[in-house]
Amino acid sequence: MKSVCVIGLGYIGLPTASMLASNGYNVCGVDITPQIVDTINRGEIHIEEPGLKELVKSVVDSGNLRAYLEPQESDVYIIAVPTPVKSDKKACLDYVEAAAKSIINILKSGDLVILESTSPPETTKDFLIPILEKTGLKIGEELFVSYCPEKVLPGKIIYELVNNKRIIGGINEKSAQLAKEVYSSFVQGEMYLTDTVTAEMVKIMENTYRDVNIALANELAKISYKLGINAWDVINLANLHPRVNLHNPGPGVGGHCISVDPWFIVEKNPVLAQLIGQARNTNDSMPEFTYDLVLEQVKDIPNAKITLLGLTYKPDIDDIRESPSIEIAEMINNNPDLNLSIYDSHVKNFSHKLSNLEEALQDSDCILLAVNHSEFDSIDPAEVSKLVRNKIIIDTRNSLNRQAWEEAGFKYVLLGQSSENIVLANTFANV
Ligand code: SAJ
Repeated sequence: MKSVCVIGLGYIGLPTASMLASNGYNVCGVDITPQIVDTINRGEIHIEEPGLKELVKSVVDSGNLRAYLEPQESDVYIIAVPTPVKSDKKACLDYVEAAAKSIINILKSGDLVILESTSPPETTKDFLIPILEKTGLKIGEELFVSYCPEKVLPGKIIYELVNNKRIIGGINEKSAQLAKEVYSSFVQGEMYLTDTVTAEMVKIMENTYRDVNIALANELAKISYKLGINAWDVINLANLHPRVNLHNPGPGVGGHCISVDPWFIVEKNPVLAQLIGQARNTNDSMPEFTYDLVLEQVKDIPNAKITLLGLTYKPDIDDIRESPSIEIAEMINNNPDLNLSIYDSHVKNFSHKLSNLEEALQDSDCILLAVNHSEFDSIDPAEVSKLVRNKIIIDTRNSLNRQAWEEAGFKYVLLGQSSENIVLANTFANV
């Protein structure tokens, strides 16, 4: 049986390791966090993802997956570590570097190294390969190297790992073929072979495409607010056109992918990537726009209590990385005239106290729905109206039943639709 070592047991590494382990590979999973290693070796998981718990339990029980703190000698190495963006908006490749260095002494002739982490174009050839060359093995002849980006959507990872089409970028043809062989153990989607730089760029452009489109929707939301129209109506009507697919505005773009990856293009081409950089800035301005909406609604209420519903970066997951909700929570919290309560049943720990729903709504002056978790669909506005002090609800996702909230006496405010008097001091200060 061939062996695979997966370095980084996060949202991508752990499902990938488990999938390989349930499809005939002997898999060693590696993570630097002892609690993660212990949790997995007990057959349990440290992240929320539908179907993952059962999968991990079965492969740990069968003995095909075992987690370690250090890489173990294997035939294939998959690097799936984070590549965050630094404060100067440049990629941090420290984890990739550490992962590559950690296998130098165990790599042998015939091995394959696959980088899965989203990385700036040319990372594989200009950053990873120079580290791997220290093995003394001839790259492309004795040691094979590929870049194979993941494309899975958090919340649907298990399904998409199997069914998505995959891009396999090899440092040469043989490297790409070997990587394809590994993935074909569980991938049913078509696989396309290319070079590493193209594969790196494809991955980043997918997320950049989405980021730029969301920025367009967010710009529309602000303009609609100024014009006194409803951006969501504009979107629905424009999308009747057969070649138009406007995205949704919202309180900002979160997660470790879409809000990060476009910067990797800007980093490489700051002069050429004008639109991409501007889209990032537009999306990054949305938490403040949302905060402005709150300020406008409570300007006449002294010591207003704001109830923030949802902390994660999108619905029905537990991931709070880069979440715009956190930024909004900080702005509210830093305002001495406002009180903040937060409810999110998916999140266990946060720097601010997390309340239960009733506690969060008690004596509230303004409810801010930042994330459309499906559980919020079943909140009864009539029941909420008995708890709150002032009946104001701001829906940043166009996901609530407006009529039901208005019938319960609430003032319903929709992000992207102007209410009577435009104040929004920060957003429209120079407009
Ligand atoms: N968002 C909007 N408006 C929209 C769509 C999304 O404001 O119309 C916001 C969401 O609220 C969220 C953020 O964008 O804060 C990102 O959410 P998402 O569901 O669009 O994407 P991610 O970050 O969870 O996953 C993306 C996916 N990429 C694409 O759809 C092109 C996924 O397939 C990738 O594998 C993943 O990035 C990744 O790991 O790169």
